[in-house]
Amino acid sequence: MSLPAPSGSARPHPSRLRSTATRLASVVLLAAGAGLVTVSTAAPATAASMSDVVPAPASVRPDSGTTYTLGPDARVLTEPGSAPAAGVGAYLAGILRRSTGYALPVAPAPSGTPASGVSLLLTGADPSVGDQGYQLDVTASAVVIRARTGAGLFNGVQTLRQLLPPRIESATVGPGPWTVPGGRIVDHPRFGYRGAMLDVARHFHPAGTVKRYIDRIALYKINYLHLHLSDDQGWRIALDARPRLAAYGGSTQVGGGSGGYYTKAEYQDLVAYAAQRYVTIVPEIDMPGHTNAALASYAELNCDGVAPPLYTGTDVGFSSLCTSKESTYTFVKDVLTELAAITPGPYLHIGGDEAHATSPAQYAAFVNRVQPMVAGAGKTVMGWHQIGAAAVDHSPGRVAQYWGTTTSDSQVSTAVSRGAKVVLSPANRAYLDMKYTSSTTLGQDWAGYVEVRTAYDWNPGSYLRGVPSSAVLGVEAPLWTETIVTEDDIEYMAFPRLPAIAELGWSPWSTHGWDAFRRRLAAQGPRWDVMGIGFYRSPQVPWA
Ligand code: TNX
Repeated sequence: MSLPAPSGSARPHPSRLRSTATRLASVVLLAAGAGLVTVSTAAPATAASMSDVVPAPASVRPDSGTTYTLGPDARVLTEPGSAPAAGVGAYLAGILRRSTGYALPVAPAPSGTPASGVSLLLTGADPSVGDQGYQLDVTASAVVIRARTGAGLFNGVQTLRQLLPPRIESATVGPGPWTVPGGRIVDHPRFGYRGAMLDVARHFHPAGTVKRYIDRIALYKINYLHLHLSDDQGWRIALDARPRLAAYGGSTQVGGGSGGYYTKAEYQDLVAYAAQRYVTIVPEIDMPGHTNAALASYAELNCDGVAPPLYTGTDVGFSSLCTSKESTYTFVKDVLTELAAITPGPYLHIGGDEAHATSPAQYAAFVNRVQPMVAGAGKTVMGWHQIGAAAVDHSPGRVAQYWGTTTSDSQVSTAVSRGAKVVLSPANRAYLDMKYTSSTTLGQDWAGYVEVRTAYDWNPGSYLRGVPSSAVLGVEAPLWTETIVTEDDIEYMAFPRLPAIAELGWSPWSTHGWDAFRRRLAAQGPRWDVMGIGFYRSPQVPWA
C-alpha cells in the first residue's frame, strides 16, 4: 500500500508529464477530427434520449412523438414563496444562459396550469419521489419538474441538463435548437448517501479546483463531498486553536511542493458553495495515524515530546498521536469542536485507518475517547471501517466506511451488529486512484486495476457478508492524491468511474445492467468534451 517514496526534491511529477501528454493527444485528436466529424468545440446538436440519463432514473416513460424546444422567450418559473425553488431556478437559468444566450428570467410561477418554459414546483409530485426525488414532465409546451424539496428539484434539473443537447454545457453561446425529448420521468435515489472523496492532504488542491469538482459530481446526483483534510504530508484547514497545524503542517505535500491550506473563511465558502448544489461537506481529520503533519507542528502530541520533521513521501502507517497523553485529547477536542462549528453537515469523519504505529489496545482507548467528542460537538461519527474493531465502544448511529478488498469483514459486521451504518468504498471497485489498466500512468494498483466495468458491476446492497441493505447508508468514491497533482489528473481518474459509482448509489437495482450502462455512459462523452473534461476513453465503452 506504499508507493516508492519520491525524492523530496522538486523533480517534475510523473503525472505532470502525463497531463501534458494528454493535452497534446487531445489537440492531435481535434486536428484529426476537424472536417470529418463534429468535435468538442462543436458537439452534436442532436437531442438526447430519455433513456440516456446517468444515473438511470427509477422510471422513464418516453413520449416519442413529442419534443419541447427551449426558445428565446422561455422563462424559469419557480414555486411561489419558496427560496429553495428560486435558488434552484437561478442555478438552472445560469447554466442555460451561458450556451443559449437567452435571457431566461426567473420568476414565481403563476397559479394554474404550468406555463411555457421550465417550471420548478413543490406541489403535485408522485409520492414515490420522497425527499430527494422528482418528477419531470416534458410536453410540447413546457418542462415541469415537481418535487417535495429543493434537493429534489435540484436533482430533476440535473436530469434536464442531460436531456438537452450536449452543447447546453458549453461556456459560450452557440446555436440551438435546444430540444428536450418528451415524456415523464419519476425518480428517487436508492441510497441517501452518495459520496465522493477528495484527498487534499497528499497534494493540496485549491478551493477553485474543489468547487469545479463539486460542480461535476453534482451533475451525477452525488450529495456528499468528503474532504480528507489531514494526513502525514499536510494539514489543510486553518484552526484558531492551533495555528501551526496549517501554517507549518500545511506547508508541504508529497514530493516536497509548497502545499497549502484553506482559511476558515475559504472552507466556509466551500461549504456554502457545496450547499447551493445540495452537496454536504464531510470533513475528515485522520487520527490517530496519518498524523505526521500534526506531530511535526506540535511537539506535545508526540510521546517523546520531540516533533518529527515534515514528511513528503508516500509511506503509510508510521505516525501516531500519543494515545496515552492527556494533551492529545485536549488537542483532539479543540480541533473537532472548532471544525464542527464551521461544518453544518451532520458528519465529522475521524479517519482511523492504518494506525499501524498504535497497538490495538491504544487504538481502542483512543477511539473510545474521541467518538463522544464528536457527539458532544453535535455531530455523527464517521470513520474508516477499522473503527469497528471489537474492543471499541459502539455508539449507535455511527458510520463505518468500508475500504477493504474482500466481501466479508469482521470489523464491519461487528459494527453493524451493534448499530453502525456502512458507506461502501471497496478499494478494488470504488477507489478512483486505482489505475484503470497496467498502462495507466497515474494512480496506484495495490487494490488491483479498476476498469469501468469493475467499478460498475457490484451491488452495494448485498456486497458485504453480514451487512444487509438496510445497514447501507450508501456509496462513496474516494480519490487519494499521492500521484494526483492537477485538476486534469482528478478528472481523468474520476471520469468515467465516478458516474458508475453514482449510479450504484442512485439507481434501483432493477435498472442495473452493464450493456445499457455503457451505452448511457457513451452518451455522456460529448458532454464531457464540451465541458473540457479530459476523461479516460475506456475501450469498454462505445464512445461516439
Ligand atoms: C489506503 S484507504 C489509505 C490511504 C492511501 C490509499 C491509497 C485508506 C483509508 N487509507 O491512506 O492514500 O490507500 O490508495
